[in-house]
Amino acid sequence: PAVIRRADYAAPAFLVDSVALEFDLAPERTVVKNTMRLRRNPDATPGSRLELMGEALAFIGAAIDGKALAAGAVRAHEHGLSIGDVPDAFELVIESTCNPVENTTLSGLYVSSGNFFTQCEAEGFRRITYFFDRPDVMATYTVTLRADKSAYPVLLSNGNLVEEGELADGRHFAKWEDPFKKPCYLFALVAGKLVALEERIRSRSGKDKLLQVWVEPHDLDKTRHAMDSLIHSIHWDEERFGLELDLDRFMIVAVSDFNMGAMENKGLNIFNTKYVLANPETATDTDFSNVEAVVGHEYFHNWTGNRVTCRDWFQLSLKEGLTVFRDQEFSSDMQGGATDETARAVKRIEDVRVLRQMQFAEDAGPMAHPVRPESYVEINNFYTMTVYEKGAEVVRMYQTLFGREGFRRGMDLYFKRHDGQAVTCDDFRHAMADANGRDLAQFERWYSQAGTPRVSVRTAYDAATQRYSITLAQSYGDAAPAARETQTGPLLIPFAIGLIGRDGKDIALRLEGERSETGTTRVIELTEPEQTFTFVDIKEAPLPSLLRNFSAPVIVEYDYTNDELAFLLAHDSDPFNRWEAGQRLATRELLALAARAAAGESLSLDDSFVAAFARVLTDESLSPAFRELAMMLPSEAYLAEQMEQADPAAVHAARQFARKRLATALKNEWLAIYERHVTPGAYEPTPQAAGQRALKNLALAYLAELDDPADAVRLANAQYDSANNMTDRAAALAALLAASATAGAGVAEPALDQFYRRFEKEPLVIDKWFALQATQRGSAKHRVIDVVRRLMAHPAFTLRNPNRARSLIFSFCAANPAQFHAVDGSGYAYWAEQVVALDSLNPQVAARLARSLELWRRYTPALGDQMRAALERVAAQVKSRDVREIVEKALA
Ligand code: HT7
Ligand code: ZN
Repeated sequence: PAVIRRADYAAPAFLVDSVALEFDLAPERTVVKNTMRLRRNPDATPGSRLELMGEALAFIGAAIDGKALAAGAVRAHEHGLSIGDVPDAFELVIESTCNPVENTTLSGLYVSSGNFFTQCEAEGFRRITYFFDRPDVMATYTVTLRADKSAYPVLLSNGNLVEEGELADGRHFAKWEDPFKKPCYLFALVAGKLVALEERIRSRSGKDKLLQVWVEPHDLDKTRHAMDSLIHSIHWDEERFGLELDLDRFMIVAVSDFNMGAMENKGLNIFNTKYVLANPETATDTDFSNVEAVVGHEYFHNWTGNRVTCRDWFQLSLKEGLTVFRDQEFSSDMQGGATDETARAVKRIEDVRVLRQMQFAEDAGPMAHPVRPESYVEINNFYTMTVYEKGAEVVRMYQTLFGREGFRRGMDLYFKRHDGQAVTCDDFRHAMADANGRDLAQFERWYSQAGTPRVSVRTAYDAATQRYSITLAQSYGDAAPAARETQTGPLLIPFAIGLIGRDGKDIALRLEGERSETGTTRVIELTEPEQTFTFVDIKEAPLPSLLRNFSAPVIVEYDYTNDELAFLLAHDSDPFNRWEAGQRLATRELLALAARAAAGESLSLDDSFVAAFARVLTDESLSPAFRELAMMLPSEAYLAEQMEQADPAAVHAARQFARKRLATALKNEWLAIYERHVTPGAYEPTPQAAGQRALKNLALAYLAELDDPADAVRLANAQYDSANNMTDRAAALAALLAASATAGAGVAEPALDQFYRRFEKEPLVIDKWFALQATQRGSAKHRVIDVVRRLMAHPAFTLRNPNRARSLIFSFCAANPAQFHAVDGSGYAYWAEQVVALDSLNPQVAARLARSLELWRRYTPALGDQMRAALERVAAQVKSRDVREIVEKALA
């Protein structure tokens, strides 16, 4: 397949000043008339033909400056339209049709639940009309929608509604104008039977704004939280970055068939229902915070992505890394983190956990790529953890280096220089550098080098001179080949460090050569392969607290003893590192247990391990949210990734053993925690109440691990019956499913059936019902693959709805490692069938699923060989460019 390379970027041959689109909407045959004003780009290499992109379109005809083109002057082909000898500036009219109801790819114009929706990022606009479908072609758009009024009473597009009215034969129309120039990937239309929750607000500069959240009528009672999140996002961006909403109207629309989370189309954000709909009955605390985060993310794109966009898709992280960073900061502030460091740390821990589990794994495999990739076959495959999450870490490092004020100066300069332009990651870096008077040439390597850097640490204390030196050495260790070929030199790594005395208190820090102390956390800048930093006036041998708040996306190698980790877990003033100490301790013990499990040896766990965790669990000075995170053991996926050869069964045995040990040894503590954190009264989605529920439900989950889970079953049944919110109801059901591993399937079945009947009409809740069953523990007698295969035949299951496919197939293949990696290969056979089936329906979703086996080389040979064979079977059958790129890279 054709490889697109960053180095081959060339400016567009033509510029488009304006686009007028007219749609005659009909499910099987929508007619699109596209009138564009074009002129040659003086900055491009001259060429005589006009080449427009188009896909899955039926061409009707074209005219230049009012003159219809003869058949010989225009050629419609599989990839677009080619027109010979065009003038330097002209008006081009093209008419074509597409078939929205047959469009199962959910890219371009499609029908979902009888309504019309669009999805244009990255390259979906070419499935609507012929165009220069690339982000550096920015134009103003006028859109006229015509449709049957009774079937499609609501007609929406970007910008402002300028005209609407009746037409003959029961049809009507609406005309929309977007005053801002935009790339075509931000175009959107929606038509159908929808209703809206509306609010009017006033911006900081005193302008009135209309906000709408559009949904199907039966979902109107689930829109309040999305609306509140939107209002909070608008105020937050004004406050933190001085950025105002630039349109009079801002709309969010929910759709149940959607490939990803949401899309930031200018003024008309389209969302997966999963990230809009929330009320206490149907949505968990996690759902509530995801809605807030995604509403924020898409809203923040209005400036970081829309007003300033990407020159080409290699620059994707310019908008995504920056916008993820912004949404992380927003969520953190909304959790109370603007004033409370521990609340801030809770959000930081959650984000770092995702990064380390998912992005570090991506960076160690065949899909490893830099934050700014050098090449791709299918751009949809590059909406990755690296571009998004590592990209956000790269942006965060500017803030770590320059502080909030310095970061804001950089942002202000970025908008001053580039508002209305399509630019590059280099432009952003230069704005940060110039606004802060720094040379950031070396920092460029964060964009161009793949792989996770390792920083190994050596320390030495000299009591005679009271000097403490820290030597940091950076490398990429044993990087995957895809990462190795991008690596050219050392990075600039902001490394935050603190020193802790024997009393558990931070020591004031002064580096050699400095006149005075500068606080107790110091960000040192590692720029060389190896560097030594010496702290002076250190009165006793301290314990280092390394990479505080995870100041850079690296792996720290330092040989703490178990006692030192327990000390940090009890005392570190940096809440992130306090959590980190517990994770390091647990990882070390669990990996040792996994090795013993793999060798068939008996398992045991030291009392000191339990004692260290017991201290955190019962430390009432810590928030429930923090304690819940601290008591959660590293995930099976993360642990498997740390092994020389990943062995999911051994990891599962080890982790289960440790869970059971913590459950048994701390049974009374768990019971007490459970009782203490029951939140009576009406449900509130506040961070404090959510933290209490999280800790209480973790207690329930641990109690379900006991050899005799009678207490858990009793509490879970009572909680299930009396719950006034989905967090508690789903947690009770999960506990019953966990207890059924020892108490038999009968303990969960009544609640499972009741849950289905109760929520039969709520697709997002039924997704949870499928996911809970797909991720259950299982055993040799109770194989989850059998449950999953049975559920595939359930009347509520369909491959065509991505949320439903994810709830069953992805949950099993990506979130139940011990069962998916069954040594009999049953999981892999199932995976291959589903990738092939999805490939012809929806390549984007198929390609995501295809990635579940890419790390096959890292597994024990007994599994790795079977994984490779499954990949080969898939490679021989699939057709889409999307899946081919993934499986071919995995096998290369
Ligand atoms: N910018 C969007 C990325 C995206 C997308 C969204 C929905 C469906 C398909 C998509 N392809 C790419 C989402 C975001 O990051 O905000
Ligand atoms: Zn985004």
